[in-house]
Amino acid sequence: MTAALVDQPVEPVSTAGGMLRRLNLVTAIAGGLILGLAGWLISHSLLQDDDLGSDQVVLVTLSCWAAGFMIGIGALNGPIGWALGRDLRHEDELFLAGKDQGVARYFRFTTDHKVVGIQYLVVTMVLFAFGGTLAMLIRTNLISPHSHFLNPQTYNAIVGLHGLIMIIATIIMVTGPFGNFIMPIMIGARDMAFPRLNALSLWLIVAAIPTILSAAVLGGIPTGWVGYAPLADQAPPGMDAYSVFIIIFAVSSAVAGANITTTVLTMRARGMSWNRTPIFVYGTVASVGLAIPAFPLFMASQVLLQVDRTQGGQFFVASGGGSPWLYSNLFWLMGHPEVYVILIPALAALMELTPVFSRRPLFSFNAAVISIAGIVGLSIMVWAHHMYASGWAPDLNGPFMLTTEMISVPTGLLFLVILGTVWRGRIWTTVPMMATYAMLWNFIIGGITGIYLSDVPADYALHGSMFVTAHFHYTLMGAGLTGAIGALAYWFPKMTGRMLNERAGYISFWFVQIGFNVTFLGMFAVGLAGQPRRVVTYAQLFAAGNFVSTIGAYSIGIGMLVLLYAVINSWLHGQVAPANPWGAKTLEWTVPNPIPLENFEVLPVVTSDAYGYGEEDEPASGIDPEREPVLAGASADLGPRPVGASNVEGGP
Ligand code: HEM
Ligand SMILES: [Cu+2]
Repeated sequence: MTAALVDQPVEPVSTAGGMLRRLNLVTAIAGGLILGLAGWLISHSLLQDDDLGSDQVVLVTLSCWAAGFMIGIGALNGPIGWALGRDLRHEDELFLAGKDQGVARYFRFTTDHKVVGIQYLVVTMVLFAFGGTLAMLIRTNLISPHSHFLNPQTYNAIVGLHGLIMIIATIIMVTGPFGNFIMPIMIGARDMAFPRLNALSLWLIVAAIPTILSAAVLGGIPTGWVGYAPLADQAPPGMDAYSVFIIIFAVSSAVAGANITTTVLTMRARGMSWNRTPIFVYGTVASVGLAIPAFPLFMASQVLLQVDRTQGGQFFVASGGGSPWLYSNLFWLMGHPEVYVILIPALAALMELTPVFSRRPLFSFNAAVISIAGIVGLSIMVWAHHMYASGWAPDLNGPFMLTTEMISVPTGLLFLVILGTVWRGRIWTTVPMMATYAMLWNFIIGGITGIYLSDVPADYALHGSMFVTAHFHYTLMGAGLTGAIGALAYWFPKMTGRMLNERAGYISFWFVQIGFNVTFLGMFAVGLAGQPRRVVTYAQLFAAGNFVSTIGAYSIGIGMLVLLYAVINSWLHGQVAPANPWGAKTLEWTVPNPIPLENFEVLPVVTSDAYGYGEEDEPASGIDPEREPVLAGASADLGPRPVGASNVEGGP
């Protein structure tokens, strides 16, 4: 979206332009079903005698579904127009940006980064709801060794699906909603560098979700979320759904990554040099920067798996000259960097909000940047710590142990940055700030148990146990998801124009955090005692620990439901938020509510960093909507705000 949009006289946007302008989620689903059915009919009639037929038919059908969905949502409108030599007119751009379309723009291929951000938020919440429900089923089954709540095949399939859905949800939970909605305004831009690619990355994920859900009726994913070969070669057609899902997701994240990186490199406001660029921006770029090389590896592993499954290839089959270790290496070369794709933006969001509520500058901005760079650099050198016990390369266990333990150095530095910011601060305790405290507590436990697991001898004893499961829940959920919830509470006023219900926010916080620690400390205990993961039942010895864990999980469930209620209720009826309720200094808080379509009337000029807190005399606590902080460095018009409207110009 270029500045030119602002200067041109704005005509009401017509929906003229024929059928292509009427495409939306309904036409997308119709397109997907029609093309999917066509694909099934053709491939079924052509391949039904082939013994690999069923996998090939599933692969064709699901791919056709995705293609039909994308055509139906209008993702090809741009390329078709270009191929027909019809460039986008100003009016087309305004239409694509969703101008004057009200709620309907959220169900369309809309390019405005704020709309894409909200769409990502909703998709992430739907994925968490689904992954969380599966978690409740898992824990209910594990409440006692004799529950028989789920049969072994179903339990296996649910564990794999839970893990995969949760991993995908946590990957997009920060860079999706906040990287899209907030980050462009934070750097002083009118939109992302490639607005249509932005919408494409979102709708690819929406198209992919039904493919992974179909695995549930195609025999499930018996391999766990990792999709390990050679079991994956022999697994039911649910494995084909897994591959299609991963391949589409990998394309989506590559597109999103290229867009975010280009936006930050080329569209920062005048004067926003690197040492004036907010730390959240570094976290977002680091995350997508890791995803860009990592996910194509995951994609490659699935392409090879599909060659094995549908073309009789032997890439991962030892008896055919292939090697299952090839799969494990490809998977973990993605899998370990991917945990930092999840963690870094969540921690960066907390580093962004902690100075606001401590009224202190970020403690050593340079150390924060160095710690992020250090984690990124080391995270691509440790993948084989997941394979110590696999027999792949025992001689390399030592070096991988060393590189893995080295990650605790930049991570520790990151801790110091946050602790140093809070230290001697004038703390304003709010729901966002509580997330910082919870992250510090959970990540210490997750980090230290990670060091245990990085030690080869200890890992030989703990590999495959519930101790490992508890460890990565402490890091990905205890630190990652907690950070994302903190980011949501912090930027909620800017994204919705309403304040998040503080009381419900606190109630949710305590149910989730107490439940979380009960659940996974219990799982550390049974894991240390030897309970294996991915097994539908267990010995009586582990009964007490599992019972306690399940009760803890129910507390998490209650807390998350309270959060969901708080989000929906506040979005609809919450206290109207002033433009800058927290007295924060980054640029997104300089734009009025509702946010103009192009964000800024006049592009801001930045003359200092955004962490000059504590320099002026500020109220110690409570929202002061009438007080608008004087911004150090950025200049922008803070125009009056009409009461009751939602937060993006153009109505709810
Ligand atoms: C309500 C919160 C959650 C609960 C109670 C929960 C519970 C569990 C349990 C009990 C298992 C182990 C099952 C087994 O091995 O037999 C598991 C596996 C897993 N969970 Fe969660 N989980 C929760 C949230 C999350 C989140 C937020 C993530 C985000 C990354 C996540 C990722 C995973 C993964 C990757 C696995 C491994 C799946 C596999 O072995 O294939 N979980 N979860
Ligand atoms: Cu790892």
